[in-house]
Amino acid sequence: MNLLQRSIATGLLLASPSLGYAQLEGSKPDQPPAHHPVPSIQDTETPAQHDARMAWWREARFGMFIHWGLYSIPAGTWNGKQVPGAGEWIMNNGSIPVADYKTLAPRFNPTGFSAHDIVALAKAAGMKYIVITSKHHDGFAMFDSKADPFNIVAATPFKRDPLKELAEECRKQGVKLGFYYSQDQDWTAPGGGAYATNGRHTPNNHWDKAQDGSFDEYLHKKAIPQITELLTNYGNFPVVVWFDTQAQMSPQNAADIVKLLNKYPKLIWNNRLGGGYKGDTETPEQYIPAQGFPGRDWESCMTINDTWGYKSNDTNFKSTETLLRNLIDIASKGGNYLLNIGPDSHGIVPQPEVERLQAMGQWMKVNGEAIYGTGATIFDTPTGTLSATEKGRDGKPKFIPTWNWRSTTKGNKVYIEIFQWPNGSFHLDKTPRHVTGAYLLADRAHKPLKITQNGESLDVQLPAQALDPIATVVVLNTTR
Ligand code: H79
Repeated sequence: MNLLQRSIATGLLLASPSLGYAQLEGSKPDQPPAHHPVPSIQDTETPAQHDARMAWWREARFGMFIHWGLYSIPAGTWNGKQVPGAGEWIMNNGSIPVADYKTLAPRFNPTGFSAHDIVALAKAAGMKYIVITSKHHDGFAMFDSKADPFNIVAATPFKRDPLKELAEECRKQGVKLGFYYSQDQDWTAPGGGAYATNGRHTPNNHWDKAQDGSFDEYLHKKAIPQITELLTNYGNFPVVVWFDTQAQMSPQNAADIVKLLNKYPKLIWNNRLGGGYKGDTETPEQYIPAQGFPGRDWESCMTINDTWGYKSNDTNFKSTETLLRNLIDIASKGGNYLLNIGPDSHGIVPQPEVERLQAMGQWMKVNGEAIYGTGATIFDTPTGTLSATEKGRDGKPKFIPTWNWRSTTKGNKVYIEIFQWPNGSFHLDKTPRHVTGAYLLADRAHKPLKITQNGESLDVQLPAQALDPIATVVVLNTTR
């Protein structure tokens, strides 16, 4: 380590205003860009420190997202009309005035909420961490906040702090807990950000005069004090802060939040803070990137039906097969799967969601070794083709995945998760490693499967039937 790197690592740089960023950039061009007014942990830590900080998260591979708030009461319907879009967006999509939306709070009494049951459900599914909405874009805090009275303890008959209860249960049951916080959009606080919908294109996208005000004041009087509460009031949690929608975050505003985050050197936070900060994780929303994000940690967050926040009419639940194959697909590209549940206004998790998570857990109990702590596939076998006609979101030819099999890797073990059970044997044209043996993960006896390796090609003889119709895992023992 040279002197400059050491001074960054020890935080000396922060206390040394004379050392400018030009010098920093000049000496190490890939280090903090000049527009970071305050260096973040990612700017100052060594690669080894970064790996240590990310270790549990990389091991986990599977987490639970929880979107829960006042929007679970209207559940997609306002004044008898269904409001299109995600449940948690109802206030914005329905242009609901602030005062009207706020009348939901005294009606919110989710006595069916059980932190124990939700954490137990996450565990049963094989999920290693939970991220819950502490405040979504509607501005309602689902925790005990002294910074702003529009919160679940002060403004509802429920009066309990679900985050506190979840933190206790997570500690007891050995699950990690993170908090989602909408730092920019806030549709009920004066000055809070708002994205445009319904063709609104006023300078601030507001639909109610009550929303007008200073963004800087909102950020410094509500958001930053609340983030401080979240970071200090829940013991060793949160281990993740999940920011969202960064439209107005200037580098300086983001830096004011980074100052808080820097006090918790184990914290992991995503790439949605804004102000030019990259955070720790890429966050593809509702899709699985065809190639993952080489060189970056990443997490696909996805809904189990078509909404994040509970919507009574949304019964378009993905099948257990789709959900499990998504998890495997993501793991095979080196990412995490943050799968959402949306409890209703009583705090109850919809039964179809419970059933799917439990079914995933059954598979994970047998096959989790092929997911936890694994790395991306070692095969260059394409997992899909580029469409000749359709364009993807980036305007390039759309990637059409094929769903025959995926692969993950851990040390000398290579896992093949087979979706389409082949007749007789599993064949690979090119195997980058020497294979010394193979067995089925679901076979407790690990009875050796017959293998034939001819040059680079490999054949593994399989029983006639898949052990699991969704995915049966073949383990290859290899030497490198
Ligand atoms: O919390 C979930 C979403 O509510 C949140 N991120 C996940 C985790 C999210 N907020 N904003 N966005 C995602 C993207 C916003 C997209 C928009 Fe639109 C396009 C806003 C306005 C146009 C789609 C259509 C959503 C509202 C109308």
